[in-house]
Amino acid sequence: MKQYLELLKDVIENGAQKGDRTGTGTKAVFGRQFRHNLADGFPLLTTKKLHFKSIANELIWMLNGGTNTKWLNEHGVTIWDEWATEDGDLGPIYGAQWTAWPTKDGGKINQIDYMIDCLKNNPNSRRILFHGWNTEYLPDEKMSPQENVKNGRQALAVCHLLYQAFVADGHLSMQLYIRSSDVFLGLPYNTAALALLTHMLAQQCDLIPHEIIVSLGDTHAYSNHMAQIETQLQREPKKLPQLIIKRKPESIYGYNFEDFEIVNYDAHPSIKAPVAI
Ligand code: UFP
Repeated sequence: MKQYLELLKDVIENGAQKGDRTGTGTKAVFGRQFRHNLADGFPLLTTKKLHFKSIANELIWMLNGGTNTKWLNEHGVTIWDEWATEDGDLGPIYGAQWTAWPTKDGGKINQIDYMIDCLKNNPNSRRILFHGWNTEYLPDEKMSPQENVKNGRQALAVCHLLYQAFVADGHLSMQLYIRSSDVFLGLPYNTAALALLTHMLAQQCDLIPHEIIVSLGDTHAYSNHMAQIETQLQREPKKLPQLIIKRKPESIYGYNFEDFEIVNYDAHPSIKAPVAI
């Protein structure tokens, strides 16, 4: 995706030097947006190889309310390990807010059920969205992720927080707001997950997947990712792969990684980079 490389360049050239919670230091710009038509291919980065298995399993885990790394680890995904307690607990992060938003009378709201119901029965609604930013459970920035979890808070404050759907002429588009985006490590994952979610929702609701739009708040490159970003900027993007969904599960909760196949994924080699915790 050319737009992604342009965004990297924008952050490097125009970013203000900023300190950050992790003590690493970043270059950051504020408020950026890009869009991609899914008919042009599946937006899995080609300028470095991405681990699609982690992306798909993390999304399946979140949709099913997962907030513990045990299930992820059993499915070969380790991306959340640094934030988890010894028991694998991450506190009430994405999965909890998406599927079990707590109510004042002790109940739970499944925002994913609401989303599916709206897409099927009220697709003209301007309220088809789900939101992860539940302020009651935000972590204290001065505490470690594990201390926060022990205090009933999230290990990491939700980053990709607001997903909104738009349906017109039987086509489904999705927009995601990311309040804080690590452009080298986080953004390629978040973009591919949004695209995968759009395909899954479209399949479940008999719609045609159309556009994804990613809107970014604090858009940053960590100071220890600069060499990796330079490498990536020197690479020529290749043709995007396609996603095949081999089966239609009974519900949005029924997908397995094996249901997905990424075909024609020709990418430059992966690039390692330290993650800021
Ligand atoms: N981050 C992402 N995408 C994610 C995720 C985290 O880019 O899906 F979970 C990055 C953004 C930021 C850090 O660099 O993790 C979160 O730190 P903070 O809460 O201080 O914004």
